[in-house]
Order: sequence, then C-alpha cells, then structure tokens
Amino acid sequence: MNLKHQTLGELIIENQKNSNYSSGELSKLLNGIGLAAKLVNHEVNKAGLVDILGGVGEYNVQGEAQQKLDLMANNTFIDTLTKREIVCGIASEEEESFININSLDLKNKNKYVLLIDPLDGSSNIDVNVSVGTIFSIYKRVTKIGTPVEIEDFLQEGNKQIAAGYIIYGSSTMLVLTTGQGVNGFTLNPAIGTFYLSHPNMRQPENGEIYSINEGNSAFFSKGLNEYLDFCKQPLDNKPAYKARYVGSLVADFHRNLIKGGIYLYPQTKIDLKGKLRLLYECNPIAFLAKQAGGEETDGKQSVLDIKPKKLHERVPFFTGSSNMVNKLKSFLKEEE
Ligand code: P6P
Repeated sequence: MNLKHQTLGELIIENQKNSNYSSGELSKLLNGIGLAAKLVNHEVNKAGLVDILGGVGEYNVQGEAQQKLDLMANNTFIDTLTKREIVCGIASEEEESFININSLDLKNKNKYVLLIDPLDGSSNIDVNVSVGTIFSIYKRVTKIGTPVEIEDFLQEGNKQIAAGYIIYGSSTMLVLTTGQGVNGFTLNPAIGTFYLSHPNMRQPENGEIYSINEGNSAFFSKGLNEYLDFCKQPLDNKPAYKARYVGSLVADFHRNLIKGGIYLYPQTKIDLKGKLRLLYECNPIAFLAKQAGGEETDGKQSVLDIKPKKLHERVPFFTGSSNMVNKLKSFLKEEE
C-alpha cells in the first residue's frame, strides 16, 4: 500500500504483529485516543462560535485557571476511554489523583494506564493559537484490580509503551510513537479520518530555531543566559538563530521536530523545578524526540531516566535537534 494513503487504523492493524500489540488492547486504546481526538478537535474548531471560550472560574490542581475547553477535553478523553474499558486507570493534568477505570468485575485485565495533558497551551485558546493534547501509555505493573499510583503511574519514562500528541492547528495532526519511530497523521475533517501524512518523522540534527520565554531571563542561570547569548551571536554578519516561541509546548515542539530547533523550559530562581510536568508533558515529548533522532534532558540527565515521586511533579526540560541540545549541555555543564 502507498504509505501516504494509510490511515491510523490501518497502521495500527499492520503493527498488530508487534509484540506490544499482540493482544489487540493497545490497538483499541490507540484507536480510542484517535476517536477522542476527533471529538475534541470538533469542539476546539468551533470554540469561537459558541459560548465555550473563557474560564469556568475554577482552578486545577496546578492552580491554573481552568478554561472550558480544558474541562471538555479532559472529560472527552476520560469518557471515551472509560466506556471502552481499554485502560485500567487515567492520570490527567486536570485531576488531583488518577481515575480508576477498572470495572468492578475484577476479571477485567486491562493492561494499560494512560497519562494525559488534555489541552496543553490552553492559555492560547481564546486567541486562536494552536493547542494540543499530549498522551503517554504504560503497561500496568500490578496484575489486576484497582491500579496503584506508585507502581502503575510513577514509572520512568523509558518504560513507556507508546506516546504522542494531537496538535489542533491549521490542520489537526496526531503524532505517535510505539517505539518503532515516529509517524504523523493528518485529519481529513470531511470524513473524520487520520491519514499517514508524515511517515517516519526524523528531527534534523541541527536547526536555527530556539524556543524559550526570554521574559524570564532575569531568573535564568548564568550558563543558560550564556547559551542564549551564543544563539544571538551573528554568523557571517547575519543572525545565526531565530527566536520562535508560541507558548504551547506541542506547537513549539512540532515545528522544531519538522524544521529543527530547540525548546527550552528551564528551572528559574523562582521555579526551581521549572514549569513542565514530567509525567504527561516531558516524558511523552522526550520519547517522541528520541524516537525521531532528537535529544532531551533536564539539564543533567535524560528525563526518561527520572524515577517519578509525584503524579504532578515538574522538571526543567530541554528538547530538540541533537547537536543543539548537546551544545546547550556544554554551557550548562560549565556552571555545575
Ligand atoms: P510560559 C502551557 O501552559 C505550557 O505548559 C507549555 O505548553 C508552554 O510551552 C509553557 O507552559 C508556556 O509557559 O511560562 O512561557 O507562559
């Protein structure tokens, strides 16, 4: 089959031969995520037309103002997957603790747990800038019944079975890895089908884009500011790098994945652990980056090697073109 015409469903069936797919449960889970993504996309695309913009006057566990679409996306993914009993538990940025999906029937042997950021970059919702959903999938460690947070959810990122994101942008794409490279699927909204538009995505080793909120630079470390000064040094009398920062991790990462570049969200003197959450932002993005030939770090180690201690813990996060991340690490190393 011409790869360009393969659909998400067909690729999942084709990969069924892979050991992680053998039971068909992962296939069902990935198809369930694709369905939820279409439902969220439908709402995000018409957000300006109905009274769904703006906050709901509540705050999530992160202390961030919850936007109506945040809650819609959160509930859509949870409802879609709960009804299909394809996972035994879901952890979400919008939920204080994980949601036990295991049916009362303890024979239910759902093998997977899902961790999601239902609508990343939601501060951009009201200004029509791209937002995204980020997801991470693990095999449960406990055998049956109600999952256990420490064993089943607080697993190192290098144990992920699959990870990906949906970017609700000029087009809606689902970018996915199951450990055999990265594939990008673009939604044809007319027929509600994701088509394989970006087979075997590879991140360029080099790039000219750096993505960081420089408004925080007064609180950056000396080494990081020296790296940013390096990025601003002209080369042959013209700028060597471009600053591009959307304020939505999925959008910044997706652009850098395709064009090359580096995304930086460091610790600062105010936020000693940075802002991004390890389990449902950094780990899935890091898994995708590595699978596409890119690099990632918390400044000292791969975030995928970190043993999580809490569901919503934050880490400093740098990811992108391997040569750019390695150059950054050389600046950060000097300040150790
Ligand atoms: P700041 C969105 O809230 C997010 O988690 C990422 O998607 C984004 O890259 C970052 O925070 C933006 O944070 O502090 O620059 O507004």
